[in-house]
Amino acid sequence: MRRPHVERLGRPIVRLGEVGSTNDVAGLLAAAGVAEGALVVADRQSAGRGRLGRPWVSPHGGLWCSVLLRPARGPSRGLLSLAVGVAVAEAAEAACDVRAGLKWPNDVLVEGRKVAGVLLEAAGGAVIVGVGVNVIIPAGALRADIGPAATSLHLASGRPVDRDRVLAALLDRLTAWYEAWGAGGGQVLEAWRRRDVTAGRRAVVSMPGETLEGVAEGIDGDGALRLRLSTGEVRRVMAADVQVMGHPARGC
Ligand code: BT5
Repeated sequence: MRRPHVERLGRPIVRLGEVGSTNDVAGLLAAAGVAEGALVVADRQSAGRGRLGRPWVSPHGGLWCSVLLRPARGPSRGLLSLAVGVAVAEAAEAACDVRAGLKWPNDVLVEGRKVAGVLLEAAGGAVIVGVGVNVIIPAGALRADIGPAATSLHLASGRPVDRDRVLAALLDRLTAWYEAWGAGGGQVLEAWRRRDVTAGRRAVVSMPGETLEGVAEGIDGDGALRLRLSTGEVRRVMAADVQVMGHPARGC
């Protein structure tokens, strides 16, 4: 999978205590002309965000980081986001004894609960890849601040997990999957489909001004979700929130 033209991501590193959002700091670095690969990592975020401006709870005990990419060319940004999801899932498994699944578009799940999220944003002429992983956040804090749909690597594996080990694995897998994305994205689609916990399940898909219900049929070649409606029509969904009915298969 490795091709020689992409340097290992993660240099230089900006390590911070508390910050609003690591994506904002990485965006400032991008605007200042900092090269591809720069990494911003913080102990806590006071204004961490998810997609559509939703809050991302980021207390001590998580890996909150952003990597600056300057992709010259490649398949769609949607596929790049899926590639990051695969990288995060692999990093979680490399760092501790869990099985990680992916829920479209970019939730990383362990035992049906969200352990990590991915947020790609354009800033300063670059793509900022934000990754949040719940590493060792205590169960009480997870439940109180985020709710029962979240878990942490510590909770899911039953063992202490080292944040820097997760970070090292993430940078390794991110470098590899960024290269795979640049090489055409076919491997990204395959890897993502192998981890798909949404396919074959009933799902409610919410988009601005429209909510659809149907059966998720996996992703197409552009990384769009295929949703079969009760009429038999298949809709391609590019950007939306997906709620899967029932519980995903055990193990992921
Ligand atoms: C995401 O958004 O899942 C993307 C999260 C990206 C966070 C990283 S941290 C480093 C970088 N800096 C940032 O400011 N952001 C990135 P979305 O799919 O919209 O999911 C958001 C939803 O996940 C929220 O509405 C909550 O329901 C839930 N949530 C919030 N915090 C969570 C957490 N720590 N763990 C699990 N779920 C959480």
